[in-house]
Amino acid sequence: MNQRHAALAAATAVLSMACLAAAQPVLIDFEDQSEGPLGDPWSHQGLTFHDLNNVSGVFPDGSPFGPEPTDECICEDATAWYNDFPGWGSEDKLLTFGNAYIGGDNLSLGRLSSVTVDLDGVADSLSMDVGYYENGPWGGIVVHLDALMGGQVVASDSFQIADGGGRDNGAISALSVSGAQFDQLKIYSTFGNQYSLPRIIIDDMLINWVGGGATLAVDPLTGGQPGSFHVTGATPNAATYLVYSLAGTGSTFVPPLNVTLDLAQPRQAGGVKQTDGSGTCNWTLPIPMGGSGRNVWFQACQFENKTNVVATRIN
Ligand SMILES: [Ca+2]
Ligand SMILES: [Ca+2]
Ligand SMILES: [Ca+2]
Repeated sequence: MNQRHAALAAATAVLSMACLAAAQPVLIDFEDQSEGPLGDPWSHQGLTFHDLNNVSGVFPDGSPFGPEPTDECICEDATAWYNDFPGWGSEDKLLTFGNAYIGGDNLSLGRLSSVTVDLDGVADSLSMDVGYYENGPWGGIVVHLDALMGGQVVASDSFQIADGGGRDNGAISALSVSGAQFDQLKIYSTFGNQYSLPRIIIDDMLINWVGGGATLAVDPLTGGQPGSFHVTGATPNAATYLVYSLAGTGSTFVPPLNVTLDLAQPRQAGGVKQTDGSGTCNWTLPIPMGGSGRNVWFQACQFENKTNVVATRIN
């Protein structure tokens, strides 16, 4: 590496460190999705929606409902809704739930009793626009957003659906959680002390990721010489694995760790390490002489935790 390249690499490293240390608000507006069913579970931009509509409960008139195991997340082209509610969400795609949608500009507001959303990292605020039907058969239902950390609710928000009787009509609101760090969300509805099943649409989820998560750094590698690998900011006192790929980035689920690596055909490099009390561990591993000139991708992982991917070339 010549001097100019070295300086550029150093500047890039400093820049990416700065990005990691800063909060990173991300808008999830669903505009990149195609209209139609998305599945359950469904992963998108660091969020995994799962366990959709798997609870029983009651409608406000007292009639019961059960789990809907075939329901999915659904992307709706909803131009008609945006025309009715200017300023709500972002035209013309939104997220809803259930087993039906209407092709084109019109939409079906899908049913939502409960959905869990796992976060790939830790966030400290989230807001979202919510649309729904009010009055008619829906009055009195409460729509909730809970934020959880380690399975415990740390922040919550809710609103109650208007109960004016007569015919139902479209309405808009927003839900937000902040003031605590969380790694999971639950969006659900209740009537009294039971779950309920209103019609719900969601758009413009604005999530503020907390920076400084688990980070992998790899010193420049040279064939025939030891290479150094450093993990910081990981879960303290936990088993930590270094993995590599010669095939590049991808998506590989590792069941024992319940984590999805961002590598194709990953293999373990070196032995398992235990992070110290500050979430740090290091490897020094022999780099094969024959590896010179090869591109290699590295990532470290723990149970339900992973670092960034480092792509490098062996000198
Ligand atoms: Ca539509
Ligand atoms: Ca949108
Ligand atoms: Ca449209």
